[in-house]
Amino acid sequence: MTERFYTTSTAFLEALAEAGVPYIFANLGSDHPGLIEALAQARADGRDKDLPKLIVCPHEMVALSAAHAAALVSGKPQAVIVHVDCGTQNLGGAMSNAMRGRAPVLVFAGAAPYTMHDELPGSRNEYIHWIQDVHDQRGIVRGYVKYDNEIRTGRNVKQLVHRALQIAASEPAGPVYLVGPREVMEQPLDPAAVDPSGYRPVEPAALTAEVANEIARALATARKPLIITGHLGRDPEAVPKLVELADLLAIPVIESGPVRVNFPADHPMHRGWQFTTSEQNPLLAEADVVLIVDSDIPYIPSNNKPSPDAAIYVVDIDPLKYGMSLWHVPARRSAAANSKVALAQIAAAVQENGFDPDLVEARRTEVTAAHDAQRTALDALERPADGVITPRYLTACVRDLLADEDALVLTEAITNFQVVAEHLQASKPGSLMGSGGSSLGWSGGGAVGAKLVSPERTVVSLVGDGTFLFSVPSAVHWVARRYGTPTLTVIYDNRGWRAVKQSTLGVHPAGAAAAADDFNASFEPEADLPAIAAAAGGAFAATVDDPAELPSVLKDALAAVHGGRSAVVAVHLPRAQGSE
Ligand SMILES: Cc1ncc(C[n+]2csc(CCOP(=O)(O)OP(=O)(O)O)c2C)c(N)n1
Ligand SMILES: [Mg+2]
Repeated sequence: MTERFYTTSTAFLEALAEAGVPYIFANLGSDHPGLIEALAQARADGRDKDLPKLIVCPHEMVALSAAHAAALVSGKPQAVIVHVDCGTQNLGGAMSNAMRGRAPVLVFAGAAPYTMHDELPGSRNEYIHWIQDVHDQRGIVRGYVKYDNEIRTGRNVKQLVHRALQIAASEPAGPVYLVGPREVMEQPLDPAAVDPSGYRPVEPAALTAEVANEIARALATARKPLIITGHLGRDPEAVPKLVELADLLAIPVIESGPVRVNFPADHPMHRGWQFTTSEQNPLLAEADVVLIVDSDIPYIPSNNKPSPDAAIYVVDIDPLKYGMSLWHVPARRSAAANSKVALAQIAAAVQENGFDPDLVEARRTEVTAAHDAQRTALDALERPADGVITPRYLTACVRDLLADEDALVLTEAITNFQVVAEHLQASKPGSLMGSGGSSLGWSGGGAVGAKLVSPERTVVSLVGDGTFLFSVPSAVHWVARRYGTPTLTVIYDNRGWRAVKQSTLGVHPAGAAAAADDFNASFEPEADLPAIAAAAGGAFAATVDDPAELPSVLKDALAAVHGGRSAVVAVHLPRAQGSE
């Protein structure tokens, strides 16, 4: 007969379940006996279905990346448990990605015990309890979370968990961080219920009627209006609202940041993607009215900007970008609003105020022709070059492979981000996703999290070779096999860090590094990247050089995934540095 306890740890887990958190992505340690015991007791009592399922992650980067993707795909906040200060530090760049990607995730870390003579259950009894007693554990992540707090008593732990999740899920969503020392997590309690319905996320904000009318009038009377968006597609339901407005007035749309389906690629008003684009976009230069909706970086002004005479409007849940020290768009009006709500308001105001149909129809013809020409030009580039697989050809092969799949593509293709968007031509809202951040390696854990919450979908990651290594692939593929989350990974394998080379060329185009092709960006000698996944998780592994073989290898890999086994295919592209 084992002892039975109800502790802060039990209440913490119950609160997560009450809030609808399905998974805890965990990397455990000496700070977690209370949680481990509570989970084991629940299993012994047959109550484990009432608590979130714990997914063991052998690296914290994988845990938080998985939680990030799971939260965004499912629309439900997720939880991560890590080990005191060192596990928190190992979250590393995944924390920055979760912040920039607006992922509602509660991260819990234990903290060193604060008693050492066995005064309380959980008191120090291990060597490392002294080493892990640091000045400011919460400070490690404070710049990246919306809220951080310490659980000081089990008596209000449920309140803290629900409040933290309410803050995480309210727009702009983002990670939150709680710590709990061992003694607190071991504190015996009487069970207490908290009504989670009192902790709903804040309701979406609308435009004032005055601003909705002004934007509607400006767009309706513009000669060359333009819409720029970057992450509106985080909410797939916002996409049809943007389509409605673009259709109504025949407004061309540019996606700045090619990691979401913000606007269907096959829509005649789609006029292309921007990323680190070095040329001036003529549409932006010529536009007389620009509506920027949900975009963190609408353009890079050093080489691509609107006309000084353009009337610019910004609609964004965070139009001032509080999380960025330097940011400015010379907007006539900036409004903090939810894009789905705001776009419907603007479209309704256009309908009400009326517009010139001749002007709109003439523009529709013109923009549609430009869209078609753009598509034709891109299609013509989808060929291998002299027996070499190009990123565009590879992406076209992936697109064709997925034509009949309910696919969710995670993109971390780095210098091929824009190429992926241009040739994947994703048009279904919610079918393309990036981390939203800049810390490489998100898609490894991300694929696991996405597949866990959408097992019916075919999850595919398109990643750079450097990015594959950042993702801690050994941990990713161990988790994937253990929890049955088979996905396909396609490595855009230029055998180096092409981005690092490009950044150097961007500043020193004629420097010594350029003259000698000496960028410290080569991955010679080459590692067998797919073999890492095979060793760690039994994945199907292949490397492809020959363009003619590529479609059939991808097909075999996808068949392996459908058979329940992950697959990793490295596709050799022209080298990032050095010649073949
Ligand atoms: C965690 C992290 N470390 C370093 C970088 C800097 N960085 C940006 S792109 C890049 C190279 C990525 O290589 P790869 O995935 O092979 O893509 P490629 O540049 O070859 O297209 C690096 C190292 C980063 N963004 N994140
Ligand atoms: Mg590379």
